[in-house]
Amino acid sequence: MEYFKNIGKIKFEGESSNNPLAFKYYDPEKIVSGKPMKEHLRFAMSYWHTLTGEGSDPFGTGTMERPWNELSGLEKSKLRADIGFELMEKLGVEYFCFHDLDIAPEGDSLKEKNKNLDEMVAYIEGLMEKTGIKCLWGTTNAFTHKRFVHGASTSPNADVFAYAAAQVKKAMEVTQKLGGENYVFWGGREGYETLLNTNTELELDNLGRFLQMAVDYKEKIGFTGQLLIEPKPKEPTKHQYDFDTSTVIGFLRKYNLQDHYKLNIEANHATLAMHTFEHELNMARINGMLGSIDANQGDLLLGWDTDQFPTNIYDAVLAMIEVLRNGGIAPGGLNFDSKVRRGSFEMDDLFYAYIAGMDTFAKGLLIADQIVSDGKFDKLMKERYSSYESGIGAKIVSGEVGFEELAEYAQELGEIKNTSGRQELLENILNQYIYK
Ligand code: XLS
Ligand code: NI
Ligand code: NI
Repeated sequence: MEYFKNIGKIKFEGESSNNPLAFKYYDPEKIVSGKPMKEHLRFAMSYWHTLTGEGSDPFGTGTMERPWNELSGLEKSKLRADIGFELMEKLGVEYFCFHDLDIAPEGDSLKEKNKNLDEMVAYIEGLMEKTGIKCLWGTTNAFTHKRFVHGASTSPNADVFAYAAAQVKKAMEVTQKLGGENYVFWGGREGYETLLNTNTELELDNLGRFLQMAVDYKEKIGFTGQLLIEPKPKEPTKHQYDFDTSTVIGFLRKYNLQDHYKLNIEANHATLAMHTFEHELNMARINGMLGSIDANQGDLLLGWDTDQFPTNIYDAVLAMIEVLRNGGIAPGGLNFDSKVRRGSFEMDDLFYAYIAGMDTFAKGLLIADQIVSDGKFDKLMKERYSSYESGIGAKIVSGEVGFEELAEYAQELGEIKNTSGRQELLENILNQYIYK
């Protein structure tokens, strides 16, 4: 069955095209710095925002006009899967990401839920085989159901901890079965509202224990995917434990998990933490922990996770510079953890949304590649830090001097001379690359 009868495969038509159903920049096989564009970008569809989101908000019900709206149970899940794979195939999106709950109905018990999952996994395997589409990552939804009201692995209720473990166990098995290249932990409700009722020390220790159990189980079943943690500073709880990249890295080191986990950085979560997207990518990269990306963008005027499709070229360029400097993002990828606006409720809107996001990152990659290969910024950066290459700076870096030697040296200094940071000059240069 073909659902989008009037939309064929989306093709690359180049900058001069006015066809809204064509790529202007995303040319999957084009070689950029030694490999095809699609291998740099590794685009993925988020199953939840694309197929299960209904467009509801705290003031109104769902608006999305979806052909599965009238269906229920496994029938609904199957139609979603069929249409999701058609959408990916036509867009040339080669990966998908999912929560267990996205692909199969919950059922009345854990047993039934797992049975539904098995049936849907077999069904999706068939679609994967037919289309060649792969699984970038899987995860579990341990935040929607009311049992997770006080958290999952950080719940004060040990039964909830156990239930969450059962869910992750199954979701990891399912991800392995689907050949998933990563497994993601986003904190969900792992956080708190008030210290008046919260033992943060026990909750964090439990989160550490939980993530260690995940490592142990991964090794036991021989799952080879990369484990990822996705930071987010707030929403749904006031204080999310996985606040931002640096917090997560500190946490991983405290619980000796740093060799087993990397980070999945989401643009909108970065800005909610009052960081730029590129700051978070950079912090993960310099610590050797940049694993994958949730590509989206927030709204400067709204203080929550609006998860919009990314269209900001500056953000895309600065993000792709980090990806290139990281030597690529594989086995991670660029998952569009993005949703169409509530007012964009027709099925075709999904195409326009993905095309916008893919073109933005394709153009971002092209510009970032020029910037990195020209090396202009590198050269200026090297000059800026050149005082560490000889003299006292070189001695600081090599560990040859301490406070006493430095104090002696400083005493002999006349007035210290600094040089300009030249931020505006650099911004002009960046603009030149972007405007071209
Ligand atoms: C929510 C998160 C979520 C994760 C997967 O804000 O971005 O969608 O990516 O659980
Ligand atoms: Ni996300
Ligand atoms: Ni998010």
